[in-house]
Amino acid sequence: MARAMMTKILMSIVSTTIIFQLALAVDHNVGRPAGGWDQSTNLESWAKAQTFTIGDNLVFTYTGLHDVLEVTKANYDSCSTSDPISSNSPSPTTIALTDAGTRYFICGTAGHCDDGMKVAITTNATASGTPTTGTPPSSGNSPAPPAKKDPYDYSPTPGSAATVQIMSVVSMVGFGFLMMI
Ligand code: CU1
Repeated sequence: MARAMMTKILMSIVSTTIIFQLALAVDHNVGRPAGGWDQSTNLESWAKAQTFTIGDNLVFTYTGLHDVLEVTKANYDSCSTSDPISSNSPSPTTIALTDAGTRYFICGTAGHCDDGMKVAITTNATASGTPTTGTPPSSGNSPAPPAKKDPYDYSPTPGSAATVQIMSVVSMVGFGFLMMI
C-alpha cells in the first residue's frame, strides 16, 4: 500500500518535471515571423526580442544561396569564414542550445555576413520566471531584467526555472497526497 503511494508520488514528480521541461523548450525560427535567415532581416533586433534558454533550439530556414556557420566571436566580428566551429547546409538547420553562453552564427556566402547576415545568440542558464512558450516580447527594446542581487555577479539569474519546477513538484506531491486521503 505504502509502496503504491510512493510509486504514485514518484510518477507524478517525474511526469511533472518532464512536462515542465517540454513546455519550456522553444524552437526559435531565426528571423521569423517578420523575416528569416537572409540579408534583409535585422537579425540583431530579432535576437534581442527573444529569450533563449537551455533546451531551446535555433531553426534556420533558408534558400540554397545561404548556409549557417557557427564561428568564434573574433570571426563573427570580422565576418571571417575560416575554421568555422560548424558548417551547416542545406536548410533547415537546427542548432540545439545545450549550454549557457553566447554562440555566433554567420552566413558563409561571400559578402552576406558583411550585409548583416549574422546573429549572436545568448542562452540563459535557466528560464525566466515567466514561461514564454512562443510569445516573445513585442518590441526589440525590452527593458533590462530587474536582476538586483550581488552587483558583482553577472551570471544569468539562476534558479527561477528551478524554483518553478520545485514549486510544481511540491504542489504535485501535495496533490498526490490529497488524492490518497
Ligand atoms: Cu547568405
